[in-house]
Amino acid sequence: MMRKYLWIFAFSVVALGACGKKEGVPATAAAPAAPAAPASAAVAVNSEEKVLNIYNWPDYIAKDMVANFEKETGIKVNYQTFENNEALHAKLVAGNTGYDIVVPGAVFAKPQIDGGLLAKIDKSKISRYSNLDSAIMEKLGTIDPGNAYLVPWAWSFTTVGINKAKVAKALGAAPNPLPLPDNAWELVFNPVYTAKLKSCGIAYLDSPTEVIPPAMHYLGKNAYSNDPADHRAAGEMLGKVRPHIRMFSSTMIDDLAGGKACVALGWAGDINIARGRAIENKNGNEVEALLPKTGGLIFFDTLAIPKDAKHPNNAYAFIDYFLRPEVSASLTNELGYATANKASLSSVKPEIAQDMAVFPDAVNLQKMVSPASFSNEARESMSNVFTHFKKGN
Ligand code: N2P
Repeated sequence: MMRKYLWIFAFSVVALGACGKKEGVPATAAAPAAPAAPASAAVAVNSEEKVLNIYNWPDYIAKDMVANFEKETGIKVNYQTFENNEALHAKLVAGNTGYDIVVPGAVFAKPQIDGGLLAKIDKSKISRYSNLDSAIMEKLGTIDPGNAYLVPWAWSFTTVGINKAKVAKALGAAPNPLPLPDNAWELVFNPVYTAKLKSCGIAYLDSPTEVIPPAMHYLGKNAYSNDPADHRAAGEMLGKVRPHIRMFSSTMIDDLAGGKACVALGWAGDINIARGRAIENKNGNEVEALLPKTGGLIFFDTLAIPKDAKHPNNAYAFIDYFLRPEVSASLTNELGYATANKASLSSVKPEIAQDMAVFPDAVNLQKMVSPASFSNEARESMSNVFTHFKKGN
């Protein structure tokens, strides 16, 4: 219990530190305390055909979430997945996606908002909007002023994940205590380590904007630098570890859990899923998301409604359903991604609430990098660097 309040406090502190604003719901993000509406309020006045098309990341929804929503509302959900922000962005830019809800990372949301690709959120259609954590909404407000377009789905951080015994073996060390480098980023970016870990398998995320920012951060640069010189510097550094990388994948959970990869540059949430899956499979693999000394990169993934969505009212019904405390909590409990639904924290299992790889403590949160946006030119420049890096030239 105590730990949860500490966490809320911690995030508020970080948000305040970053924005230098007073605590509390910022005027711009003000969600008027909505009157308690029945769960189906939005659906009752809804003449849309009973269909909802959702486009989300893989392994990013609790087991019964869709089925329960369908049962309650009679709305049929078509659920499809994409593997990185670039793929979603390209679809949105092309238009006519057919989707009613998409889940962009906040890092990509700004160009989508500026490009007129998303619809403004009508907060009057979300009875539980005030369940959202004002500290997190304030942080998100730096990308989406007034929280006009984005409703947070989950948050986590990009970091390094390991399979303890395999890493110990590859480093020629004892697993307990495992002598890890002072800064966990070394395991994926320093060729002295990657050369040794090559034998047990290094996995990288498969996207320029997932790999270049942590690489710039490791080099002591701004992780969200728009300067092509910084992207090139990251590319040069990455070139030295390229021969040691076994796979590029945004769905590496089973590789980590099953032992095909022993080190990952990945998302803490997915590494948490891998940890759970290895335990379930009783294969003896012990997976862990590390907290790098210089900090991980925080990300927020958000629910957004494309401008041309055909079933926006069904989208609102889903968002309102998702903001029920027990529904938001099920995502965090099952997947190890943190929720921004403050009202759901008391439904989060104590062992998850206390897990630093899900809800990092104040000390670690302070060290982490908050998301920002890239210019179109910067995304293109990073994409070029990444393509060369992957090809190994
Ligand atoms: C995938 C979750 C996506 C997190 N399981 C990164 N945006």
